[in-house]
Amino acid sequence: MNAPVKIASAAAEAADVLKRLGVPESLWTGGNRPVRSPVSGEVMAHVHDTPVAEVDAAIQRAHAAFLKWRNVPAPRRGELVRLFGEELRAAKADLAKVVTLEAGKIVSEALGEVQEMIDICDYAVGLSRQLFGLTLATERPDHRMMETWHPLGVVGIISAFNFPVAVWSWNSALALVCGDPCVWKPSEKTPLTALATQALFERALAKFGDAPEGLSAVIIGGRDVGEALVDHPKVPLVSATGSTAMGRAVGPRLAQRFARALLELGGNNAAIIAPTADLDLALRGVAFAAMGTAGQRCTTLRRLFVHESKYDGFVAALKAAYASVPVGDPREAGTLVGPLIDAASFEAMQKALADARAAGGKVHGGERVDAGEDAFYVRPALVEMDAQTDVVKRETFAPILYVMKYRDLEEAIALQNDVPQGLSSSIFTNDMREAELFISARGSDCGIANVNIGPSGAEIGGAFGGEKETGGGREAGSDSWKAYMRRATNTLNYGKTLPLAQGVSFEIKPAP
Ligand code: UN1
Repeated sequence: MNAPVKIASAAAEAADVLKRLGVPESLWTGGNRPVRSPVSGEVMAHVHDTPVAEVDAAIQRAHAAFLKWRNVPAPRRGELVRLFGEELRAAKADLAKVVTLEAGKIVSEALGEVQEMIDICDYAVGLSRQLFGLTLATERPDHRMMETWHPLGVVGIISAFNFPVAVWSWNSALALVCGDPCVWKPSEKTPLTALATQALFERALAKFGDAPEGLSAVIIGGRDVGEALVDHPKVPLVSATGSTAMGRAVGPRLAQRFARALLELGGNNAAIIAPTADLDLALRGVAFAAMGTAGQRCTTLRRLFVHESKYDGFVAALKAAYASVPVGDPREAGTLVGPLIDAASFEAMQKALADARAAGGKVHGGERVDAGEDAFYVRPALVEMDAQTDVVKRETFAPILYVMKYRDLEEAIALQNDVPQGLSSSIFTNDMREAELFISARGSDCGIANVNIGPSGAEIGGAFGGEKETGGGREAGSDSWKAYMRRATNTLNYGKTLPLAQGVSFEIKPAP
């Protein structure tokens, strides 16, 4: 173990901030499910699992709300999201505090997460006046063909611990302006952030005035609660963020009943450091992407391919950054790496490091930092590998960066693509040909491909998501809103004859 760090209690702070945020005490005390803070390992609260019958009731209420909400003009629906954004602005520091206490994020990243919620609210407000359809050329005279986008129905949202509130907001802000109520199942590890967010949403609802009841609900629990949401016939879309294993369970169930699935699953993101890279910039990009959020982002940088001509110098600089990065209490100014979420995560990390060693990897860092028995702090690990072995191809949700050498760029791109996941990727280069190749059709196969920035930390304006085992869903910006609406193609005849498409003739004899 590394030198011990001292961690102040998190539980008392949690109670204070939840009260300040107006979360009724009955929701986070006296329940069956303990909520641990990864910061100190203490139990902060006991929340109540939602009985499966109550999941059905929440969905029925949401469906009843849908029947009304779909008639409210979209810009008016946007007004509710605008009001919610105002609540988020006012409570930014407090909600970020709950994120820190429950998910272990450092203060700046927790504030960033709430900022991401504010950003998507602003985006959705604008979008509420831009839900447009196309008018298309028709082959028939005196006809018009167009597309109309309609509200879809109740959206189920399953979110992960690592972005305990932002990912919900990417979905819900869009869903609400699109006319869809939301039922949210947060990670079992982070129910308090969900309850706090719901309390803020309720304030916005009160200011809005005449929204139907049941527009947003939080359901808490394990697999049975998730399944009740996924299997419910009144939920036409489920957006689920989490592991590939979770997606493999959720996807087929949705397919079984022909519901829509928006999946954001595992990533195994890579960066390439090319010979012309600005190495100072690359070092900062790599450090944030690989060590930020203690390696617990879907977009975390997990694989690095360094050109052989730059390998020794760049890896030496990286090692120094890894050796000196401050690990500790995420509430303290100066800390850059907070805790892992729990013991299982720590064990998965140690197992991956053992596998990497067995495969010939040279491990730097990765040791546990003593912060008491129930809190799991680690030094981020840098692992030099000769080849991309099985352990490198697997996503381990912890701060491990596998570093490999490359000679030829096409070969490096092939290696970067040779994993089951396809979320995010980047190249550091000042060679225009290399940059363009990387983002071309024969370049990165990921949903996100960046040049001279790391693979993590995307802003909400773009569509977020990835290919292959990442699940194929797209959330947040661009045209992601279309997933939350149903498209109707309308053909209108304003003529006096009935020409059939494709020149088909079907003349019935008029009655004599
Ligand atoms: C996630 O880890 O689930 O691009 C989402 C990023 C963040 C979102 C990550 N904006 O890193």
